[in-house]
Amino acid sequence: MSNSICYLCSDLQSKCISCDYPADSSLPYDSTQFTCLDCNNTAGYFINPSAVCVVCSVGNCTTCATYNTCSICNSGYGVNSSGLCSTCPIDNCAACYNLTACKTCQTPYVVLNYACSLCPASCTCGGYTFPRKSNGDCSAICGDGIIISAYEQCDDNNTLDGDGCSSSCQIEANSSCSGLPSLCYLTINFNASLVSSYGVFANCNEIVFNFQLTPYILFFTTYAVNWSQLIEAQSAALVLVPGSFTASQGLFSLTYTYNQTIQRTNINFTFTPSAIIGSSPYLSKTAPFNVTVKVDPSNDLAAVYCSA
Ligand SMILES: [Ca+2]
Repeated sequence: MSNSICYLCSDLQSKCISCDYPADSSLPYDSTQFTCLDCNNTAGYFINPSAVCVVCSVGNCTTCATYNTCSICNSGYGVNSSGLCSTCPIDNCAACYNLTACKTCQTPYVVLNYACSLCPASCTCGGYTFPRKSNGDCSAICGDGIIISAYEQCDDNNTLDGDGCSSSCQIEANSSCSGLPSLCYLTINFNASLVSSYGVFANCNEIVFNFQLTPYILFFTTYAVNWSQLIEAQSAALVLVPGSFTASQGLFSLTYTYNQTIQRTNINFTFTPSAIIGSSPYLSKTAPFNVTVKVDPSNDLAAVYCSA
């Protein structure tokens, strides 16, 4: 000090263990002129930005690191990246197994050794691969069932188009996807109309109905579907001729025999698109529908029962 007398900071301010005093002060000793440089941490005091020693007030903290961060948390808590105590302190973790093991990460992070990582070094952990994007991100793997939300809207474990989640893992038109891996569903319904009907003169009591299903979607060319499950005639008078069912580009040709005259009668056909889906759930939420046909074949007497 300027008057050559040394004072202990702690004599002046018991919370402070290191302090400074204006070197050129000519004023009488004044304890308020001291500026604290370091507080008595062991007594629980930490210096704040105003150079005041304060008691650390971080919640659930046993031992503080600074006036507003913790070094050791209470039991059941860990220090997170903000220096605070939380029950799941792992950076970018959405749900913890415990204080040191992450169960699921916030997107786009992935669990790697129980921590959350963007795989900056290897680009080989869950969902990622080379090459890097221009921003340094690893590429997302489409078709692995893991959604990297920055680049993928869906991932249905395949790279097929037409099933709701495209070959580039984007949700396709008229589709919705959810879950991991994604389950995708068509969100519109089908309809159908009678294109033509005509008798088969070589065979008595036989008639052909041709229907067009709309819309005809890419799914039908991507997946093996069981078309024979699509249409059923709701009429005791009609019996489907085995092997007569043909389908192409949504056009369905069915040959029936009839055991009574059906000329000018109404026949109800039930269409069940969800029954033809094969290995994908894509069509499973589409609605069944009915098409009523007034039997009026192009060759006028075709639907009259012949007993010969
Ligand atoms: Ca797909």
